[in-house]
Amino acid sequence: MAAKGWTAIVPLNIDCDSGRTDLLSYNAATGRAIASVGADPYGEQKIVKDYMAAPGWTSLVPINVDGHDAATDFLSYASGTGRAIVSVAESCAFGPH
Ligand SMILES: [Ca+2]
Ligand SMILES: [Ca+2]
Repeated sequence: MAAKGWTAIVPLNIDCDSGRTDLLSYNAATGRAIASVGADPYGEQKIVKDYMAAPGWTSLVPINVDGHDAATDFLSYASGTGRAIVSVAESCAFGPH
């Protein structure tokens, strides 16, 4: 069982390893977001951040805008308001680098 209510579960790379996919889970109603990294055993996700983001995003699109690193950046879009933001991962903060 995972938590209820996620409206988006987005594959991304936050630890900048070359292998396992990490995840961002997001609840648009509450704004709660959890970042997790792929771990052993296969399929396991280790939560590295649990925080409150802005509610209401209808699309969270993983992109790479800086081209400097493998850390996934984001386009966030709210269809109700038309608001869109592009955010850049500061670093491979959760990885060994
Ligand atoms: Ca990874
Ligand atoms: Ca990047």
